[in-house]
Amino acid sequence: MDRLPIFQKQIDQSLQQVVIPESPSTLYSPVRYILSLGGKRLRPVLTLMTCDFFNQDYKKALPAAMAMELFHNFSLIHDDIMDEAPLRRGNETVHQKWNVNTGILSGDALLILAYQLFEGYKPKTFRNLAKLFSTTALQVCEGQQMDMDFEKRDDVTISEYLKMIEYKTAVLVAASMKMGAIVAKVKKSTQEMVYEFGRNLGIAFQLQDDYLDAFGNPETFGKQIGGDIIENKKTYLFLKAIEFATSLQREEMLLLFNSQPKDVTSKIERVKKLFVETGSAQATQEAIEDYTKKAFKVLKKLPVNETDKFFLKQFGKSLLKRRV
Ligand code: GRG
Repeated sequence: MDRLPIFQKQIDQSLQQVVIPESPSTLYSPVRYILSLGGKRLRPVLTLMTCDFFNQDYKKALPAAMAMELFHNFSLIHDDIMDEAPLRRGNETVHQKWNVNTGILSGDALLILAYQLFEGYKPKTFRNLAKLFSTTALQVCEGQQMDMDFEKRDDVTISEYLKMIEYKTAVLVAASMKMGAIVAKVKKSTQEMVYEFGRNLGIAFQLQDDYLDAFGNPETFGKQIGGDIIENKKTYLFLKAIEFATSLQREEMLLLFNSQPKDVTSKIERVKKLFVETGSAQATQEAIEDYTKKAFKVLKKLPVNETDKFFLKQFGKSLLKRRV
């Protein structure tokens, strides 16, 4: 039952049909630009797929799916501003192409456009979707703030880090799936199971993102390799490296993570080497595997047919093998 290409095609078509005003073009051209850069469309695919699994017409979930993709793109624009990132999806970031203020405002417009998409649902479904959307958006905000706070701290624990990535990334993946279940009107306990599957998959996905930031293929990753290292971000790779390091390695790591050299190439190479030598690269791969397994354990209990379960499992596996 490989409906993935159908969902992807439908998402691209529907994104083009989202009503984005023409004027002022200085506000809406960046909106069109970021949406035109593509991306994996993971979140809307999950919304449609979940609705479909419960034998409901996936087209009913399209507005909710679009809302999640719009929200995701809004968060990317603002995230890139905060990170001063030059590249997104292999292209110039919005603030780089226009300017920071344009990025802030067109991001805000995207967030509101996302919200508006729920207006077409009947009151009860609208309420459930809007409630989930608001809770999730606030958690994403909290996750982002935690991430920024961690930059100034030297005592971040692994469990704090996992909470941060759960909020910054995983809840949006989980909510995207739950929205499909809400539209399909399945019972609450099933909705929660779907959410739990997405949450675990989302954590694995962010850990993979951290891993690829250091070890991804520069030609396909779409972002600057080593961005987190340049910014001295305390990712899972860093925290595990510190945990496993010998005192000499720890000293070197801390020195590197307190430096801001003009030429970043040698810093990136040295840190990557330490990630491998301390065993943190391996530990990160294992954590990705663990969270994927947790997701698949939840999947076992889901009341969907075995073929669909198998398909969802394959999809999850392919995501976590991604190199982009
Ligand atoms: C919610 C009000 C409010 C503010 C947002 C800026 C911000 C606060 C949060 C940033 C959250 C963020 C960008 C997390 C990163 C998540 C992540 C792994 C992004 C990459 O997702 P992919 O790989 O990207 O799915 P593509 O390009 O494929 O869509």
